[in-house]
Amino acid sequence: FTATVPGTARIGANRELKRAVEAYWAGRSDRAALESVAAVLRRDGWRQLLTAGLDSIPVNTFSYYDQILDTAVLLGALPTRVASIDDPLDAYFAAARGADGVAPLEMTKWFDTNYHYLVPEIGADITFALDPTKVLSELAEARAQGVPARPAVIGPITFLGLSKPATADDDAPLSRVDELIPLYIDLLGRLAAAGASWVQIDEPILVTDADEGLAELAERVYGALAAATDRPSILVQTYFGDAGDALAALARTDVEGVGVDLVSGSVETVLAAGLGDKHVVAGVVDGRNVWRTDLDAALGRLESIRGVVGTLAVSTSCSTLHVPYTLRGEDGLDPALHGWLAFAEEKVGEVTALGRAYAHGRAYQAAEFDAARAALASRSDDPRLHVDSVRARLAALTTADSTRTAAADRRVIQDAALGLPTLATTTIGSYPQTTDIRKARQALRTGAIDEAGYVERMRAEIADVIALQERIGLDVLVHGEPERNDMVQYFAEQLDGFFATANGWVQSYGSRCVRPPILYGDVVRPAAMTVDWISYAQSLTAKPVKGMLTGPVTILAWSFVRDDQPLADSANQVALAIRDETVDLERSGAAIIQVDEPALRELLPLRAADREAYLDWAVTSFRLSTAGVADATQIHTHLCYSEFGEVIGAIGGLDADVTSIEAARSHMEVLADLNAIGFATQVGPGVYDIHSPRVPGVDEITASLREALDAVPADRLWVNPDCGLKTRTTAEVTEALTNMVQAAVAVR
Ligand code: THG
Ligand code: ZN
Repeated sequence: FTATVPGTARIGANRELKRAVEAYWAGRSDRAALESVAAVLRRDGWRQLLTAGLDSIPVNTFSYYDQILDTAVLLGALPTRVASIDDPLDAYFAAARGADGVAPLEMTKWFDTNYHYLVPEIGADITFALDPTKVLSELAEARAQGVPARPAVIGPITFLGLSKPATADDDAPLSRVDELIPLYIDLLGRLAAAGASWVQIDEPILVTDADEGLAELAERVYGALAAATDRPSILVQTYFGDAGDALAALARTDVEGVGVDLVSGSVETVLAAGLGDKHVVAGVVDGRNVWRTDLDAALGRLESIRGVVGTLAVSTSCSTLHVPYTLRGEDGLDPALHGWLAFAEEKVGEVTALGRAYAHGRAYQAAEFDAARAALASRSDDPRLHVDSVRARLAALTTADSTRTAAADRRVIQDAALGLPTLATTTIGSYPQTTDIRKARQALRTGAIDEAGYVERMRAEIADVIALQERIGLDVLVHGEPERNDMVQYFAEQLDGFFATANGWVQSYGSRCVRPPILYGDVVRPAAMTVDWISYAQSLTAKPVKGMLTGPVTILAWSFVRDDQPLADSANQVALAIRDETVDLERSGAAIIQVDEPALRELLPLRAADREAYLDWAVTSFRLSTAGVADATQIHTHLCYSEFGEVIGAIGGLDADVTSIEAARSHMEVLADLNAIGFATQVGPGVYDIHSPRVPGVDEITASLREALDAVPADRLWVNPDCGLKTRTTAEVTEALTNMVQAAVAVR
């Protein structure tokens, strides 16, 4: 085959699958309705790829929730508490979301993307067993529709490498890889029997340093799979980076094809790997960013490996799961910007154009190449990409701009100014996003209410949330963020240099989606973004109200970013905008300002060698965003969603006065880690888990606090939940926070 993609989104161009699964979960529709929506989405998706000109189409890339969970089902690797549920779909959704008395699997980030997968738990009780129902049925369905189908599955190394031991006594899952080999061989035989001529096996873990010896392991595992006699041709698909040594290792096996990411990986690796007899699927169109491809450069990359590799197919660098469906309908976008972009549908067009140009010459696709060239020129000439005042300010920065007075000295000044009790209680920022709030936002969008009406509704929400916090007796209050749709989108909508899409939804996990803004130009803050809301909240109470901002790293991590300058430069531009906001907040009377960086860990490079440089600029940009305020102003930050181990040093480097951190689920391990790096500022380890609707009792929170006190002295400890409260109900929040305050008072 000559043109393909490693995978596609499945939520639906208008989030049809989201609505269908949520209706099914709520009991508003039945299984037949759900299955029929899914079948239509698969059919339309395949049809679109085929019409666009791809000649091999991945199937089994559909998922009701997550592809790793699908793989756990494929391999019989669901934990017993889930596997004991009779009905397969009930068991599947129980693993994803929990059920009566059944805890769901944990969720974590898929490599360095904003997609989350479910983490399989591999315990001694699991005996792997093949259940190929899903892949065989999607293959049959596609073939019946005349689709040149290439079944795709997650490979054994990636599957186990991303799993976790069920208990501390269990071995590292990857040590059980040999148990999976016969299952994959069995699967290969069945796929061949079902008519597949190629199978794609995804091994993105090969672009990481997750384990020692991954390349050798790949050679052994794929040597064994390739030795199976009864099988389709095997394509081992890598993405999200350079496959490094693993590529040469795969080249030494008898697999027929390898897929490489030539956007974030290098051509040199491909040239050196010895792929002379392989079919190479060359990902030269960026599958995870939104820019229109420089077709000349992409074709150049393809030409540079012609003759060195066996045969070649053009592809995107990874599944298009990570970009919106289509530019069609984005009529609100600035017309120039529209021309600079390519979403999934347009990227598939680029893949086919490149495939034809590679086969028949550039002239054969002259119109496409001309248009791409013109778009590129229009983009680089656009004045919004180089705003002199922004550039001058960046050029003049010195380390003084990211340095505050010593933390211990700030502490003395802040304690005197704030007069807070020991074990001060607070929350992370957001309060429940009620139906009323969503309705008001909807009404503003449709014009049913005007801006003034909207502000009035939001102010009423803020007043309620302030009153609630006063009743509960919290020490440091928040305004609750009713006016924010999303903690990144909200700021991007107010900053020049960002564009918002109308329908650019991307799956974040399960049925949940985000609409990442597009950072295209230099960042300018035309006006204060949060001051009116915070001042209003502060006017309602004598207690301090925290100003709430999102940090530069998180704003970048959850946006599509410029590819024409280093990420560090973009981060500093965003940092300056946030810095200006902190200064405005301080001027308006805010004594405490929180700058959240939940995504600090997410952008950590997959290769260890690149990490120090990343952490360096990430920390600097955070400090730049927070070092503009007076010593008396207390800077908080909040971190969540991750294993902090690898970034723990950086957390110290942020130099925040107070750090609230997700810890309820990791049992305060994070405090020990912080102690180990000599972390000496104040810290608020989450004392209960907000991700569950269960309300923690006073005793439970007290125990959690006492545990924290074993690691951190009382005069450095804050008391807070482990994350924002927007996904909870007001009833749950009221009860949980009442218990939390009671626990703090008791421990005091
Ligand atoms: N914002 C962004 N990215 C994120 C998070 C975020 N990535 C990590 C984490 N938080 C992901 N969590 C969620 C939680 C909820 C939703 C999405 C991601 C969610 N989305 C709504 C939905 O799909 O129904 C849509 C929201 C909307 O209408 O704007 O609930 O906080 N950027
Ligand atoms: Zn959080």
